[in-house]
Amino acid sequence: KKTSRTLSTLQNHSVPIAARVTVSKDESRDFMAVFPDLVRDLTTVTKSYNCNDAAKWLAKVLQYNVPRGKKNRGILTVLTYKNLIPPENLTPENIKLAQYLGWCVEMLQSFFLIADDVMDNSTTRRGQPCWHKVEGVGLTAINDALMIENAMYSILKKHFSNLDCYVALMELFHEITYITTCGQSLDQLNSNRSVSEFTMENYKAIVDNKTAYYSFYLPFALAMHLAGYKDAEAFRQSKTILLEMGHFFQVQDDFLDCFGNPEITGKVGTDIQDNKCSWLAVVAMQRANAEQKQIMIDCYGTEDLQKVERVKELYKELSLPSTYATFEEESYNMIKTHIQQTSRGVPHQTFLQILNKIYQRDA
Ligand code: GPP
Ligand code: MG
Ligand code: MG
Ligand code: MG
Repeated sequence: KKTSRTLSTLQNHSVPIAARVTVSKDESRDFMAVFPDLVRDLTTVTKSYNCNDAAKWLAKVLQYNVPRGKKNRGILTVLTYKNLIPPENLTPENIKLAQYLGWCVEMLQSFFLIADDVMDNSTTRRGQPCWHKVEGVGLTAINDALMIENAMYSILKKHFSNLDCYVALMELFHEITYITTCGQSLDQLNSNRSVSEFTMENYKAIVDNKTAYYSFYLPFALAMHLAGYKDAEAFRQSKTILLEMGHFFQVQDDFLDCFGNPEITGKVGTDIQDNKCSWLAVVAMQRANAEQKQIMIDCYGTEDLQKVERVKELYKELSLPSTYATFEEESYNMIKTHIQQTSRGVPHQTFLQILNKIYQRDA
């Protein structure tokens, strides 16, 4: 069958190709080296609209918000691409294209984060004040987020519109943005509910949509399109694994919101104050006795720091840090098994690389 031939070709290549690709400091440095070109491209476009001051402003917005994170999603796009294409196609031009695509993902992410920090009333991000908290920015951050989102499509057009995969790439960015906003909507709606109504089922719908699609499926699927993959089955199988990883990643994010070190995560948590349907709150409500449930009802979702502390104490009384450690290990093993069980063709080495990168993360 056609499908299995496409898949088995992939499988035959996956081990040797993956072996020559490593996540290194060089990878990150090479990726960073493209960023000034991107700012230059966008400055030129903005000036062509006769908006010179906006061009200068946008350059500032980009510098502050786009390149200062871990850049996992952007680098993942490049790594996946390198894993997927035959070695003879691994030209400097093609790598540069994959890097531009990676920066498009980073721009989308920065658009989400600027908006998310406004909605979550957060103060710090990536070790610096959230963009809307910067002097002279405030609610202009909303326009800046929109500018970054749409500047991303301008980059996509400039570098990819001559390729067959252009429409597929653009549709994917649109679809994943839509899914992410639906997830963010669920996140917001749940934060208006009582903690006693939180369920693991709702939690799954929130995190798959608000995080897993854009953080894991998007970079991978973009790389597949750029590498010329057309086989729907390969996309479907990859999606299943990548959404599991994305779910795992958001549980980690929720744990770190409460128990992480802000010096390392670069952000100060707000989930308890914001009444978020977080993994910790859901598990706490599952574990709590009547008295402990009442503490959650009284103390969750308020700015009162004593009450916030009381929730953190309760999480510890319920041994959530050790439950989390077990969950993390079990999820890791389960995802690893699922990777190994996927039928021939899904590039196992690439998935394992991604999984190992996020396992036991503290940032
Ligand atoms: C992570 O939630 C989800 C996002 C950043 C997606 C936002 C989507 C929009 C459409 C704005 P989070 O609030 O837990 O992230 P963090 O902990 O980084 O603030
Ligand atoms: Mg947030
Ligand atoms: Mg949020
Ligand atoms: Mg969070």
